[in-house]
Amino acid sequence: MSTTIQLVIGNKNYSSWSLRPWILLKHARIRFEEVRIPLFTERGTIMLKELCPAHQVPVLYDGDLVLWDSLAICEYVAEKFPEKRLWPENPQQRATARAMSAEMHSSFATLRSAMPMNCRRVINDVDIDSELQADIDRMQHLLTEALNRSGGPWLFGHYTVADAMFAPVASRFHTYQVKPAEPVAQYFKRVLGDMSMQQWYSDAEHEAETISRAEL
Ligand SMILES: N[C@@H](CCC(=O)N[C@@H](CS)C(=O)NCC(=O)O)C(=O)O
Repeated sequence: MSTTIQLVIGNKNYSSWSLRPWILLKHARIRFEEVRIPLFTERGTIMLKELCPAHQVPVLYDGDLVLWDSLAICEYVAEKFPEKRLWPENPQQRATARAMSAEMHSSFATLRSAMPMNCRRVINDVDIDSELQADIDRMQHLLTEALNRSGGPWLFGHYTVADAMFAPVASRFHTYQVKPAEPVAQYFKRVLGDMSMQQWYSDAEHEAETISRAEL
């Protein structure tokens, strides 16, 4: 008997790390149950302790397996469902997609803290200092290289883990009105117009909680 995968996530408005495996599963049309934790609430703190080994979201449950890291979850989903082709088939492209995903996971600290994900808002007056500009420039370069190499429409042609890892960046650029150059502008339009992303945004819109520390 196969079990249903469960994905524990945070508030859709704010939790960019939750969005990554969620959108990968949705895009690949893999059935899963969603458990949402309202972060920084009394109930949320209890749920984090109960359900999340590192007291952070996302966490994936699959039978006996508990996985507590967004990139590890994406890797596992790609391995469990090889027919979904969630990494590029070509070894060199696959290695590049992994390097990009790892860079997203471990770097861009300034971009992540100065432009936190906030799906419900549009903010025009973000202060772009030299550190933030350097992250924005690196992002533009990384995505441009991938899109020029593949010809699009996704970073490696078809949808892969790399697209899921960069999905929150499209949201951040939109919220803080940072305008990328082509071909990234067109790519972000595709990311935000995607049906799964629209569902995430609509759910975020209906969430009651506001997390003051994530509001600029
Ligand atoms: N390295 C982790 C980072 C997860 C993370 O920072 N999650 C945030 C939400 S986006 C969280 O759980 N914050 C709640 C807290 O720290 O109390 C991953 O990629 O899964």
